[in-house]
Amino acid sequence: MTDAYIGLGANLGPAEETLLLAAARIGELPATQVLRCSSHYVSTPIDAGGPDYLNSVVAIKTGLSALELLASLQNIETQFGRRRPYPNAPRTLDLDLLLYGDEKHHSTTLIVPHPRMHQRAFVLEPLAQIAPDIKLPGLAPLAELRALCSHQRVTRIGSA
Ligand code: PH2
Ligand code: MG
Ligand code: MG
Repeated sequence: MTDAYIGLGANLGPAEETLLLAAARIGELPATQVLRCSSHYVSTPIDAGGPDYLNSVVAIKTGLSALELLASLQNIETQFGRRRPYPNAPRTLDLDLLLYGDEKHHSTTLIVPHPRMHQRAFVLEPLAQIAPDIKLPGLAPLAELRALCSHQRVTRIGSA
């Protein structure tokens, strides 16, 4: 079993409901348990247009391999009506495999740790909420990365 972290994002449709349902769907994957879910965070789109995003991070334990997990996450995105008309288009659901244990992957299908997670407050803030002491393989300490992203607008909502 491997601890993994998944970043959730949506900026089309009923984003709040989608993030809750998607987290539940992840927990229904074979050999997979959801351990922790962050709050939802409203964030300004980074390198993208469209409405504000709702983002969160979930921590899981899984017996799936990194590639099996990736395929399962893409399948859930499709179930929630994800279309890919152009890069970084607004989306009903984005599920990014952020971390898979302390493994590093660099193939055409999968890059882990996620290649931009260290530059994005909408990932780092919810991650810090549920895993404040986490070490990111090959990356600077979480507190340093968060400080570098502190100009990005991210607002935690709700009490979840
Ligand atoms: N996802 C992107 C591009 N930009 N900006 C925010 N705030 N949140 C996202 O989830 C996001 C983004 C590509 O996946
Ligand atoms: Mg993404
Ligand atoms: Mg994605």
